[in-house]
Amino acid sequence: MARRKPSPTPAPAEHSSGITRHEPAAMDGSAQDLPGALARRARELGFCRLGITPLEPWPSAEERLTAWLDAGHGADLAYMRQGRRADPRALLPGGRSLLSVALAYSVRDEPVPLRRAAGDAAPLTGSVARYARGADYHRVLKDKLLALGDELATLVGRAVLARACVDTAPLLEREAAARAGVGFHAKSTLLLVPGVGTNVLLGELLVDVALPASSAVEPGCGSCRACLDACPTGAFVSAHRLDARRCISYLTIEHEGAIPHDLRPAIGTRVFGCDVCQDVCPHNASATPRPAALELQTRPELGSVDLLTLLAHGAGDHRRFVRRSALRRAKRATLARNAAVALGNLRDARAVPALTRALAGDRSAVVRAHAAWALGRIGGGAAREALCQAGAGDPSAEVRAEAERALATAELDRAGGPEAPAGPA
Ligand code: B12
Ligand code: SF4
Ligand code: SF4
Repeated sequence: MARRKPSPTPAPAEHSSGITRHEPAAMDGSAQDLPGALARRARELGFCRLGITPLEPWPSAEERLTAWLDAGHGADLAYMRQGRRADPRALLPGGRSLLSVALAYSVRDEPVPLRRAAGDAAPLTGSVARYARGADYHRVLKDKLLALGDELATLVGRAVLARACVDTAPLLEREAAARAGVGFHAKSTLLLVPGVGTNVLLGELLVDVALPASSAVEPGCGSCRACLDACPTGAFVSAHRLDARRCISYLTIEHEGAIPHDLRPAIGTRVFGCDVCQDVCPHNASATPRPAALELQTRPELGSVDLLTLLAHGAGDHRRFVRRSALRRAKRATLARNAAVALGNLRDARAVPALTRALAGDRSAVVRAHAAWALGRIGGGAAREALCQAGAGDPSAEVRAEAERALATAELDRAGGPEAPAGPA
């Protein structure tokens, strides 16, 4: 059993299973409208919705999940096969209800300009998906959920056993949210909260208290299919069905190996996640502007990322860069690989020296291979030289093959391809 940090109110005791025991602050337990009182506390905590559903199995969701996995659409996400994601009962023995909450994150387009000296050309920058531009949402939501557990204990006037989940347990969180009436399953597969949109993160508090269930929300996509058509990599198999293997979010965050060649150009300059299917959604455009949770507002250094710096990150730089943010999910080599892809897509010759250094010296073969690809996309004499020298002599067969392929690309054969400027980038 571990103790949480001291706080003004006694913190709930947390077991290694993630189950917490919440003591009532007062013993009146006289609340008449429990859902109403919980919803008020949820709003105070910054959640834009709270809904309740009984803790019971969801057979129809189980079927859809199995069909998705069997079709290979779950890529190599091994954790998606673990546990019983459509049966929350296993997560809290004796549990009776599931509280589902949505927390909005910042949707203002606020790429923060990187500092540069007057007269310098625009820096080469990449983008991070909006949900990851603030503090790590796992911690933020979990703290708020635990506060909700404290409130429930006080409202019912007895100790409450609870388990807070935010991507941390085998659970279909969107299914939970849809059943709890927080929103509906949109065609983009995202959970859409009416009046708020899809730019929300989800969390759940499973509790050993039987609470009245909330009503479900009617689906509201109608005949729209904007998200399905706008996806840069064609990741939607159909409405409500995503092939994770093609999704930029999967490719840039979860997938650690080589990115399929045909998908690299469509990634553009996205180095962590993707927002396209949300940006085109009319529900997001028409949603009443609401302040994002304070903690999820954009951190200046994550609004716009310098690609040359990201490509060159060592282990220490990486640790500092991802600290206390959802970017922790991606490894150093994954982000450096993504920076190489973004630089290849920008096709700016200023990146050639940095890509040459990555090709010659990065300790990850995946990064070296993608640096070779990027040099091929940029082309020109300096890129060709790097590919011939470092690429052809690389100890990894994968990198040598990538360098050969890059040398053979039409871009390199273009007469008068861009030349890299002399000196460091
Ligand atoms: C694996 C995963 C991914 C994978 C796979 C995504 C996917 N669509 O399944 C990848 C890496 C690609 C990914 C990407 C993103 N993710 Co993600 N991801 C998850 C995770 C861990 C599991 C999702 C899952 O269970 N997939 C399995 C499939 C089968 O589920 P499903 O597509 O939702 O299908 C269900 C319903 O749609 C429904 N259904 C299916 N067919 C039909 C048909 C009809 C007619 C109907 C009505 C319903 C229906 O039944 C299914 C079972 O419930 C959850 C956290 C969690 N534990 O739940 C976060 C989660 C879904 N991700 C989240 C986020 C923020 C994202 C991104 C926006 C991040 C980004 N900006 O880059 C993108 C969005 C891409 C997208 N369009 O989904 C949030 C979503 C919040 C929201 N508003 O929905 C979650 C909930 C995390 C959180 N705690 O907030 N993610
Ligand atoms: S996150 Fe991007 S790549 Fe993934 S489904 Fe949405 S639009 Fe397509
Ligand atoms: S873009 Fe259209 S189809 Fe896609 S989620 Fe939004 S309303 Fe639904």
